[in-house]
Amino acid sequence: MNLTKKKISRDGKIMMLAYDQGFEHGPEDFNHKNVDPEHIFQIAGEGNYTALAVHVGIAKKYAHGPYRHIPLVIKLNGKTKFDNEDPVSYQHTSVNYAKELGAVGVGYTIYLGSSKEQEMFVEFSKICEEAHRLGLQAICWMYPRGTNIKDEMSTETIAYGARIAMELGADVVKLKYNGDKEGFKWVVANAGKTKVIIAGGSKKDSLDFLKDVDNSIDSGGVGVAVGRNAWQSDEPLEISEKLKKVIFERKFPEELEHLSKKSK
Ligand code: FBP
Repeated sequence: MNLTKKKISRDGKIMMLAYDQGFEHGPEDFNHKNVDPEHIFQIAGEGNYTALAVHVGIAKKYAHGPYRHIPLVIKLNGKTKFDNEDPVSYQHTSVNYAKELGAVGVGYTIYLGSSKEQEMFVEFSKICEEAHRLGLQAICWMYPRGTNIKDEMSTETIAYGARIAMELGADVVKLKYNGDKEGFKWVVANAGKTKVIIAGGSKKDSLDFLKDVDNSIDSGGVGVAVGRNAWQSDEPLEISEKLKKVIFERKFPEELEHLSKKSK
C-alpha cells in the first residue's frame, strides 16, 4: 500500500478509534486486555476503522508490521485527570515527528473557556499551518471546559466550539453530542467546511450510543472518534461492525440488534 495515500476518512465519513484515555484519565479506564495497545491496534484493523488516534509513544512502539496500514492520528498534546479546574494542555510532540512516524493527521485538544484558552488557540493555529504544509489533516478535540463555562453540554456552547475550531483552521472538529438533534444542525452550520465528528463518552448501552451516532449524522456530522464505547465493550468487534453499518451504510441502529445481544 502506498502510505502517502492513506486518509482518515472513507467515502467522506470518519470512524476513528481513540486511545488517548490512558493519558487523559489514567489506568482506571482499562482492564488487563485493553491496557495493551496491541489489542487496540487489532480492533482498529479488524474493525475497519478509518483511523486510530494515539499519543507519540504508542505510535512509535506499535504502529509497525501488521498495523502499518492503519491510518494514524497522533495526538500532539495531552493533560492528566489531575488538572481540571481551569485546564490547559500544551503541545508535547511536533508535527514533523508525527509525519516521520507515518501519521496522516495530528490531533490537539483545546479547552475553550479555560483562562488559558489563548495559549491553546495559538498552538493549534500553528499546528494547522504546519500540518497543512506537510499534507496532514489537523483534528481539533474541542472541549468547552473551565471556570468560564457554565454548561459544557449546552448546544450554544458546543456550537461555539465548532466555530472556533473552524476559524483556527481545523479540518475536523471532534465535539461532544448532547442529544439535541435539531440543535446539532446549528453546531454543524457553525463549523462551516470543517467536518464534525462526535466523541463517544463514557461507556453506555450500545444501542443508545449508536442512536447518538445516527442522529448526529442525520444532522450533518460525518462520524465519530470513539474510545471507551468500543474497546471497553465485551464485544469490541461486534460494536465496531454495527458502528460501521450505521456510519457507512446508514442502517438504523435498531435494525442491527439481531447481530447480537451481547454488546452492552
Ligand atoms: P471516548 O469515546 O472514550 O469518550 O474518547 C473520546 C475522547 O475525546 C478521548 O480521545 C479523550 O481521551 C477523552 O474523550 C477525553 O474525555 P474527557 O476529557 O471528557 O473525560
